[in-house]
Amino acid sequence: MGKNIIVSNRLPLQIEVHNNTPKTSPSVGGLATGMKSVHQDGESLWVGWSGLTDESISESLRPAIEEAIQKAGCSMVPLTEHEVENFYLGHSNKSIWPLFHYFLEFCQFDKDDWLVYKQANEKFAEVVLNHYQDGDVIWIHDYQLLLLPALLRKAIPNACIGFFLHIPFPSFEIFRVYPWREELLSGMLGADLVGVHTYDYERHFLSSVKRLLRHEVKYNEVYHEGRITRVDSFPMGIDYDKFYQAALAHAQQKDSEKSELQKRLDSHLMSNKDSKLILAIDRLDYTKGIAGRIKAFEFFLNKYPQYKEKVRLVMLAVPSRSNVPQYKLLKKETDELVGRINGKFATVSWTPIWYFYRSLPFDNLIDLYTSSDVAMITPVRDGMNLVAKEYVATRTDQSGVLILSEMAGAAKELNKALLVNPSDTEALADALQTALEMPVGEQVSRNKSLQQRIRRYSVTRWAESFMQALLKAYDQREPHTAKKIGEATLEEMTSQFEKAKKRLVFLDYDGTLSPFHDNPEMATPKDEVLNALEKIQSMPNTQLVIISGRDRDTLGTWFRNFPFVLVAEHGMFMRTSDGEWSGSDQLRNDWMEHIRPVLQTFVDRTPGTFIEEKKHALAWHYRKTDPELAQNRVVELKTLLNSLISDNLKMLDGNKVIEIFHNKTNKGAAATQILADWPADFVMAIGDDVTDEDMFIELPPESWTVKVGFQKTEASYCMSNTDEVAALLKTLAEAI
Ligand code: GDG
Repeated sequence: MGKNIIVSNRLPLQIEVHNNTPKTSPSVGGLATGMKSVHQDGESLWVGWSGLTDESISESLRPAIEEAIQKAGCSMVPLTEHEVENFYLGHSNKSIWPLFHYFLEFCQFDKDDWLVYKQANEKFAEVVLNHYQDGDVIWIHDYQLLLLPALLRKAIPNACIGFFLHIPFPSFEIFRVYPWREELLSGMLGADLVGVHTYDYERHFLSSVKRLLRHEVKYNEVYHEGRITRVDSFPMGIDYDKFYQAALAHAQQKDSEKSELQKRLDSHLMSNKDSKLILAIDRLDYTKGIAGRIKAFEFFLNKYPQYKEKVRLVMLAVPSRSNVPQYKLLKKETDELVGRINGKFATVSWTPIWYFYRSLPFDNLIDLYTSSDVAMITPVRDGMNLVAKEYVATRTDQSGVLILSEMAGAAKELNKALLVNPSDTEALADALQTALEMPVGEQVSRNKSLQQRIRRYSVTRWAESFMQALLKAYDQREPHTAKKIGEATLEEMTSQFEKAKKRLVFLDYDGTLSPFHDNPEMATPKDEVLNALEKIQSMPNTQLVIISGRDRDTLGTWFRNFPFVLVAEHGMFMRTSDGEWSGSDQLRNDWMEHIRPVLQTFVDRTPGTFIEEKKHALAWHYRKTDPELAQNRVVELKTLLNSLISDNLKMLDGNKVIEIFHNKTNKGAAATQILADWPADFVMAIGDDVTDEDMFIELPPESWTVKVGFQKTEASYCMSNTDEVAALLKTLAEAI
């Protein structure tokens, strides 16, 4: 393996320019810490934006800035003011962020912003590609770069690419609103591994992939374009030791070493023997439930007035995205709420809410964590929420109560916290009361188990387990199936085709010559394919056979003017090259009278499904229905049919279709019969469905058998899709 390339919107460093000399200092954020083990000096590169727009960097200073960034193991993606405005503040934070946090009403789907988002992702790709070497491992982070995995996959098809989403992936019903939804999903699927914080996000993502892209999904694996993308959950942790040790050191501080903030916190705690502090820390973001929490605190003071003058809410709101209108409004609302409540309840010696709108140094953060009896972390939606974990880590004596929103990803792991629904004001107020009254023994027992979890699955473990899973996913990216047709194979096949004295080519229709269509009658053959087929058929001593489950009228109409042999209804009917149909017209079909009503009840209860009626077969198609509903219905229908059909009938679980037909023949028997009547020394069969497996098994072993798709098969070779089949036929058509 080569080096690790980490890609995120922002580089993990700050740049300051003093006396025309740029200096970088590392950021202390969770991501930067977590990635330490992945981003080791010399062996890794971090690609991202420096925080300085192109316009703000003078030409004379640029080389020095680039050099400083390079020394820190990073490479900078240059962004203009316009790009930052439309890509970051615009599309990322006015479309994707609100949508993925279920704030539909805040979404602004602006086409220009979207185009700049794409363009910015391309710029990131360009910088990564400038540094990429075979064997490197690429790990991309977060919602600003959702298109990057596919952009890189296109340029470097064999690269090992991982993607981690730090925010929630919303349910399909929310995601489907997004105007560029297919492109965004395909962008993410460029990765070998897509990581999210919780199983819910994983399930939502897979559900959108199934419903919108219609890719085959088995468990947590997406099969597409001949590759597998795996999706898994990796709940991000914190640098536990850093917080725990800082809290231990804090406990030993002498009075003279204490910060001003700590002195103020102490003086509140000492003002009354029942004084307590409740802490809330968030970026000032509408997803964090700040207004709801303040209102719940007001409700609490009204419902439990005995806590007045004893309990104080300390609220640290860190400025964030303050150029985005929704954030400006939130700032105004928060200021007003705090002002109103403080005005309403304050006494000469007590202000109920201490509100800081700023970012504080790490040591002050520890002052807050260690001094607070209760932490009230109540986002309305949050990918994970690290503040909750940090609070628990700093409780070195295991006292303190964490009130945590069910809507934070962290709630899945921290189930010993007091979990609350952040929209239920009364429940929040009651949880506060429970927390303030909780016996110390119970606090300790809850925190003990919370700490165990957070200590074990630290941010370093998180990064390592993602990397391990990524390498494994990369090793297993190719589905276990037949061999893909490479250049050498294609040459060999063409040469045998040319040299052969007689050539016989069997071609399935749907999924082989034509892609599946929501309306099967619309899946008419394309001119390009027909031209290639016609050319092959016109070669001397060559016979093409279209061998399909379709009924004879459809095939007969589509191929009226072509001298191909046609096999309809899986071998039940056959048309010779001179246009004569033969087959079992005499078979009794009274079974249909019993089976049709059964299928009809499934159509009634499963919107989007329909029955196809053939001469000797009934087929229930479910391609157009909800994939998860279909999964249940298929099990139900198969169980029912198994008990209903007699020995002379066969039930076939095909490609999005359940078909019932006479057990009299199959494609394998039909193909062998044709070969016996017309012996050839070049035999080829291409098909995608389970019915084609009979051909692959029964044709002589030296035949060229090709499966379209990557499912388990008896064929010797495979290819991705109908486009590849068309290209192969074109090559054969031009071979002679
Ligand atoms: C996104 C997702 C997901 C906060 N104020 C100060 C300060 N902080 C630090 C905290 C904590 C971090 O910032 C905040 O992390 P969160 O996880 O709570 O929230 P987001 O910024 O929204 O992060 C989130 C996360 O990505 C990781 O995947 O958990 O769901 O939204 O570490 O300590 N640090 C300092 N001063 C402050 O004033 N020094």
